[in-house]
Amino acid sequence: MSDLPILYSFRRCPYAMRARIGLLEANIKVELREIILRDKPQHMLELSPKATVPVLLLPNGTVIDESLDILLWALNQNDPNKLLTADPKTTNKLIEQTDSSKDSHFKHHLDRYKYATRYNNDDTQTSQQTTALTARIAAETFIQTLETLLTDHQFLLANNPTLADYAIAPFVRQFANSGREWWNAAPYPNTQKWLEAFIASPTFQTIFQKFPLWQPGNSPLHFPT
Ligand SMILES: N[C@@H](CCC(=O)N[C@@H](CS)C(=O)NCC(=O)O)C(=O)O
Repeated sequence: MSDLPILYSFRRCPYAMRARIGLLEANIKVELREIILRDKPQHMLELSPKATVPVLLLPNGTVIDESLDILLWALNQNDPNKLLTADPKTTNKLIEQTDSSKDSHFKHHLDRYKYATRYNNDDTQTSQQTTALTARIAAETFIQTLETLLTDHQFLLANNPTLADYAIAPFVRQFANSGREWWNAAPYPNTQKWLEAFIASPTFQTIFQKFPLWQPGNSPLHFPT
């Protein structure tokens, strides 16, 4: 067995981004196994039958298969950039509004905005546009929450990035990319600036580099390099 943790990951998945950000910020080296979602490796499915990325296997056999748990596990080992300094209760509440499975939350609306066709049996274009628009408007409640927080400081909970910024920004990036023209003209200047800074940051640039697809027998790819 490898003496490094193994991370099953998918480059564009916002949950997997969280895991890679945590490992990078904590400077924990792993063997990164880039997968595609429609063809998941057997070993990953054996480790985590729920079959979502990210999945982290520690050398002692422990499996962590929730993105936030991986992010927290990594930062609890090593947190040189003090990402864990914001109030945990406020942090958790904000992150929960992003990706809880409850249907009032941001991810729920984001999915319907991004993939309106998947959530709509009526495949007329007007009907899909209505689904997307309704979802976008619902998602904007959360964006407005971020916008208000960002009037007080440069990042969501402080003047430096904390856990909440890194846990949430990958999802806001997806939201912005789902309608770039609209986003660029939308009335959320603080959030637009915050997102741009995230995308330009060395952290994002490092975790978003292209990784070759993993196949059993490949020589291991280390991350961070
Ligand atoms: N609650 C999980 C959610 C992870 C998740 O849903 N990941 C997506 C990709 S972004 C996935 O693997 N979906 C399975 C699939 O599409 O087959 C976490 O936070 O890690």
